[in-house]
Amino acid sequence: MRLRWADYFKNLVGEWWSGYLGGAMPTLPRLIVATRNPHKSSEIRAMLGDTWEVLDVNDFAQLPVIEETGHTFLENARLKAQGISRLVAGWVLADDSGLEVDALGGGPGVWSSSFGGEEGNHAKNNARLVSAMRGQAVRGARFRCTMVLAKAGIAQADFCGTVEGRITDEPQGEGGFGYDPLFIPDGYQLTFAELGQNIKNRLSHRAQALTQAVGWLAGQAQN
Ligand code: ITT
Repeated sequence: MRLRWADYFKNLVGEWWSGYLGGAMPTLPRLIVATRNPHKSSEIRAMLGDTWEVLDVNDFAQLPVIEETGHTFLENARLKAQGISRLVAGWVLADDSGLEVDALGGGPGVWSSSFGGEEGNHAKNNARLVSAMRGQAVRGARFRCTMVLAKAGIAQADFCGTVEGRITDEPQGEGGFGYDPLFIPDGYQLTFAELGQNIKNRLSHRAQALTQAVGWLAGQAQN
């Protein structure tokens, strides 16, 4: 989708302009998450509390879908961060993440989102994982997350997080998203979907990468 100049201008100036017109300047620094997955941005929003205003690409008019043509989490996170930060003002954070399963040779990995045959269909992804793991004695797995911070189309820094665990036989729990009902983190007996947001957001691959990213941003603000 081509971005019209009017949309480009609106994205760049955004709420700063409407806040100015209304006499109320925004007080929180703004972080734009280069994701179309609202679960990712809501986890990031919950983890940052009231320290950042967190938006994602769904909050902006007509931002294009960035093709994820990379073969690593870092390549895809860079593509998303750079692509979106060319079109919006301020700090852009991209998250590329996925599940690596030992019995599947580290798959689905970078292709976690489309493992079940349909991009972003978590039910199909989980059904395929359950059937691929049936009868498997080796249950080890990990979630990985790579985050990239970019500004004005240039990637500035990247951060990684990993959480080790194991895959259950059947989905358990209603919380979280994606593969959470099938993943038990090390040290626990319940899946991420059963443990709930507070515990997941203390342990997760995303939490680890985000802690480093906001630490790095705090350092930038002081320079
Ligand atoms: P964006 O590219 O728009 O950010 P996406 O969901 O397609 O959204 P990825 O390409 O990074 O993002 O794929 C991540 C997939 O990995 C995600 O769709 C889930 O299937 C899985 N995943 C990543 N983090 C997860 C988590 O915390 N819990 C459960 N599944 C997760």
